[in-house]
Amino acid sequence: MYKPFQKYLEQALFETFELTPSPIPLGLDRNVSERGRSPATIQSWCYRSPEMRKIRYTYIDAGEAAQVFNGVLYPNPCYDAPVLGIDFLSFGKKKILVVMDFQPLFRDEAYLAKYIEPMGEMYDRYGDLAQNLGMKFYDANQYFSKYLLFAKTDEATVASRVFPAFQDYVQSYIQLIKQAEPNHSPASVERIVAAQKAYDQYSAERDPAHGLFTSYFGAEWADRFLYEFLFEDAVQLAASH
Ligand code: BLA
Repeated sequence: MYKPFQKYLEQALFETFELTPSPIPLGLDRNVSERGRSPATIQSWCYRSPEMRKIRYTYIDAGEAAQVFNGVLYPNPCYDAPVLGIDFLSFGKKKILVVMDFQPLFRDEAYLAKYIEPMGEMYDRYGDLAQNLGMKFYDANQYFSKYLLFAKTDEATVASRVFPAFQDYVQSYIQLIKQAEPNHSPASVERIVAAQKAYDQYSAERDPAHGLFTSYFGAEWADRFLYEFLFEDAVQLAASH
């Protein structure tokens, strides 16, 4: 269902950046579960480039039971730009949730004016995908912008509306990175490294997918996937799950 999204993202990234594959820890790049009614495959990809410290995305294909496309793009810490967050889910073809955002690393006015305000025009084109749904797992005021796309929708709308919005957000994010001014001062780099690490910590501790990973692939694999790949800069607290 979201394979065209993945193809589009890959093509855009390969056209723009000089990508080098980043290693994925042993056994986490791919897994197959026979536990459910239909087999579930999870596969992940990871790259880096001079502009991007980490680009990772994952596809879960469990046939009609589940289709998931999830990804995070982290800029090189010489850039304070937001991370690009993508989370497209479909369960049983009925429960379809799409989330996409330029996720701010800082919340001060100057930062929001620089990186978030310019998203407004684009956001306005997709008002139907900005549904102001309440968040159960996350805090909308942390690491989300006011211009996030967040919608419960259906398969037809995914093709007709979500795909163009996705393309627009991806292109706009790539432009943002291409135009970003690097700051190589150690103090600035360290501040951004810390902010990206805090993002990983926050995300790992709240990830709503842990249960899904556990049910398909077991708790041990789920923990490793979360802390060694998805949010590898987070530290796992004892008995966090
Ligand atoms: C919600 N994301 C969810 C849910 C699942 C996932 C199962 C809960 C759906 C529900 O029952 O309501 C799935 N999350 C995943 C998967 C991965 C993952 C499969 O990390 C990893 C492969 N989530 C992100 C990113 C964003 C994001 C990068 O991982 C940013 C755009 C957003 N996901 C996001 C939001 C919700 C969500 C905002 C709703 C959560 C809430 O209600 O608090």
